[in-house]
Amino acid sequence: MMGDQSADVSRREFLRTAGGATAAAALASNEASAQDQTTIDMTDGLVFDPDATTVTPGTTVVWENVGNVGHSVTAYEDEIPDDAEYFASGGFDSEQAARDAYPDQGDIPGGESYEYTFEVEGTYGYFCIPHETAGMVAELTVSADGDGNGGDNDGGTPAIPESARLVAVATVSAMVAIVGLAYFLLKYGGDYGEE
Ligand SMILES: [Cu+2]
Repeated sequence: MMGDQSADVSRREFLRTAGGATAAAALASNEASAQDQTTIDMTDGLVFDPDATTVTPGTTVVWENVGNVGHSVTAYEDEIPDDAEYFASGGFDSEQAARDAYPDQGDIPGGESYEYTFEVEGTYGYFCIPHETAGMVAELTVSADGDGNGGDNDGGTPAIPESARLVAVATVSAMVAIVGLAYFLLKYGGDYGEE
């Protein structure tokens, strides 16, 4: 059979190329997820999850209200680095202003989020105004050595955004499916020419 050998070669070629692409895609999405954004959930259990996170300077932290109860993200004025700017949902420049205005301003309703980008290294203490007494307080560390995996993270889960992880999984799954389908077609679909 004349055609068989060249068909074999191109099949191998194709599989090798596709395999490489899969690895590259997995690598690329890994890199993207190590990028400068991390998400902290605010839940109806009245907690920040995780309640201790380490990020690198320049990271944008997104606090997402994943429940129905309203929360705030409010920095403790005396628990942030000296040269850091004060931050709070609602955009206040002091803790007292944030406390006074809640809940008219600074509330983050269910399904909404607040984000802030951290540049100054150090440790930041913050809390939720309505649930401070219920223990809804947390800590964020900004460190150039931070790997974004939250060494202090109670849950031990990496701080990779869920969406990035899902994209990575979906990408790899799609590549595997395509390679599998192509292999199947090449192996079993190309035989009509044979007598
Ligand atoms: Cu709260």
